[in-house]
Amino acid sequence: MDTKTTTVDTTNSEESAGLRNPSRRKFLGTTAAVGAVSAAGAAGTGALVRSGEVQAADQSILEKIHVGPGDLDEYYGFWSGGHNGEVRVYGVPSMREIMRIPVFNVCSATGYGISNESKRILGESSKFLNGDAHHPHISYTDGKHDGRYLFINDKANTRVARVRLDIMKTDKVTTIPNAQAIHGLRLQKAPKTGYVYCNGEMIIPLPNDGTELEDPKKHFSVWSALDSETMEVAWQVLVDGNLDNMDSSYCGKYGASTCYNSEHGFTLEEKMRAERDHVVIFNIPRIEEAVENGEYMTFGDNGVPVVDGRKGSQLTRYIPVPRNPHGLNGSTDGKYFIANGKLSPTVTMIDISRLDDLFDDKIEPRDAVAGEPELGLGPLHTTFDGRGNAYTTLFIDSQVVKWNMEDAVRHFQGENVNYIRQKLNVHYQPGHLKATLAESSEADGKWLFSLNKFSKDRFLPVGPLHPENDQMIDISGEEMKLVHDTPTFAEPHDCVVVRRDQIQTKQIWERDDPYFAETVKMAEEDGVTLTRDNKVIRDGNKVRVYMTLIAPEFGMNHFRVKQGDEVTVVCTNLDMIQDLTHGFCVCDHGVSIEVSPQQTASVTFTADKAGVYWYYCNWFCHAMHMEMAGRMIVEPA
Ligand code: K7E
Ligand code: CUA
Ligand code: CA
Repeated sequence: MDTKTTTVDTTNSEESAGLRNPSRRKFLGTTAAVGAVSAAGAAGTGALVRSGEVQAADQSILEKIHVGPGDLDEYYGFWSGGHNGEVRVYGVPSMREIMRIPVFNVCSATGYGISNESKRILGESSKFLNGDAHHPHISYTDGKHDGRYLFINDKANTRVARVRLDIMKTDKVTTIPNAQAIHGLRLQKAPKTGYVYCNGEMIIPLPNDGTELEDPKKHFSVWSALDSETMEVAWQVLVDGNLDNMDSSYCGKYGASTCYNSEHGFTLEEKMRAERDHVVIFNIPRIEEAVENGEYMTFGDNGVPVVDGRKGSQLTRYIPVPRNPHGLNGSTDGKYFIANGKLSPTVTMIDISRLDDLFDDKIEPRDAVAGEPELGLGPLHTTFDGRGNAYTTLFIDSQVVKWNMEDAVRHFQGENVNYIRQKLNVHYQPGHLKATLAESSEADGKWLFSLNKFSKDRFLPVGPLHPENDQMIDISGEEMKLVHDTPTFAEPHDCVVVRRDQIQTKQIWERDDPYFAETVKMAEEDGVTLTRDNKVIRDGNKVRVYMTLIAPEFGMNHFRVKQGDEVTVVCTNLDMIQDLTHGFCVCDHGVSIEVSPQQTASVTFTADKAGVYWYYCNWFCHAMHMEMAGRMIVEPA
């Protein structure tokens, strides 16, 4: 490894950071020691523009982020909710939280995870109450966001979900076979998002059925491609080591993923043993051809074609990079895959235009590297401003570093040039960062968000559990300027920010929406017209209650069932007025669903107690909202 070793003067950086809490910096210094094992080094190339902590005095910046009452934001920001399992929608630049979209979690307000419609979407996995959502990405046409769908991974329960952006609801969830812990996720960018690509992170024996339990050499991970429309797994690629983060090229031909465990290790020590790990490059046309030709295997009974992309395969190439890399980001000019060093102070720039030659064996894997700039301690993720600059988070240094890509390439070729533009302190320990539109070819270099893992002393104290701190930075000028702190609940890993004109939503439901089509079909089979009828239908001990809702009344002020009945209540909101959502909640039965204008929603539960149980509307809808209630009368068995 040709990384220079220099001494880091922490005293100096502490001073210039202007930290309110110096012990914080010292605490971080000790965690930094892990990284320092292999990566003692700081970017020493040239003078840095350092910004102090207090910048809020700049009135002109504050005006830029002020969105007045009733005014609309310029961008939609979609934030992952980490192990909270949801997606959150922000207005940018105001950072007002506009909506939450439950994805892998259960939502008490909307009834996601409780209603029959959402349980159908979650399928088998509706038994899980948790998820771990990291990487939200919005579908593309020709490298630009088309606003149809958002896709996101679930690391906890190995799933991928799709959110329909016209209604901002999760509409498909797929559990990925032959994998454990779906982590990196990206989409096909051109000509259109056909595939959703995702990484299996944990290495497992295949099939993972108990026949193999101990041999690390028989543990693998797979890279999966899903069909974005059906959300079925089209094929998988077996690889050596694990997979961490990934991206896909704007030309549509290549995928790339970091691997921090090329060692196939089970313990921390084993995973750090090799001097170098790798980036796996996937040749998508070659993979499709292999699948087409039947050159694949299957594991267990899931039938998913798995092609062999382990070392030596013609479907993949393994590019050595300094050990234990993390983020993998494609530059918005389509030129580079950038692997972020984590334990190394460098990022590795892989030249996408050299990958054809690499696959044709005209060059060696390391010949595809166009630059390896040294940026500072703990580089995790990189984003772009569309003007040739990249921005990388330094987890250990608690900084965002702005650097110039072409200067980094020239430096790699031996020129004496300074590629670092600025280092900005952030508070504290950033993971991902994302600039506006920087997951598309339209990166506009206006705002950047640093998603910091620790907030420490930045907000009013709220007990031992602290919020994260997502900091907003103005990158429109030469110098990065910190403008806003947003506390976030556990735990955004990543976000995607798009122009508001790129998202078109419906204000009320259409009656033929597929979201509740199965429930409509059930009503038809029962001879019920949902937009008119209020009816109870008994079928053995199964009772279906069809009810209309119109402010401020339920179509039935009571219904009768027998103790032990399985009750399905189907609610249809007949109001046509925007924003007039009703709810259906039954006291003491754990039942609550959202019923928005023109929506049909249903829920099934057991009436296990005799007596009178009130149901009520739980979205405030009318002056007589409190009176919008009725009785479920449960006759003793
Ligand atoms: Cu760095 Cu899951 Cu994208 Cu978190 S990963 S930070
Ligand atoms: Cu209907 Cu409140
Ligand atoms: Ca390793």
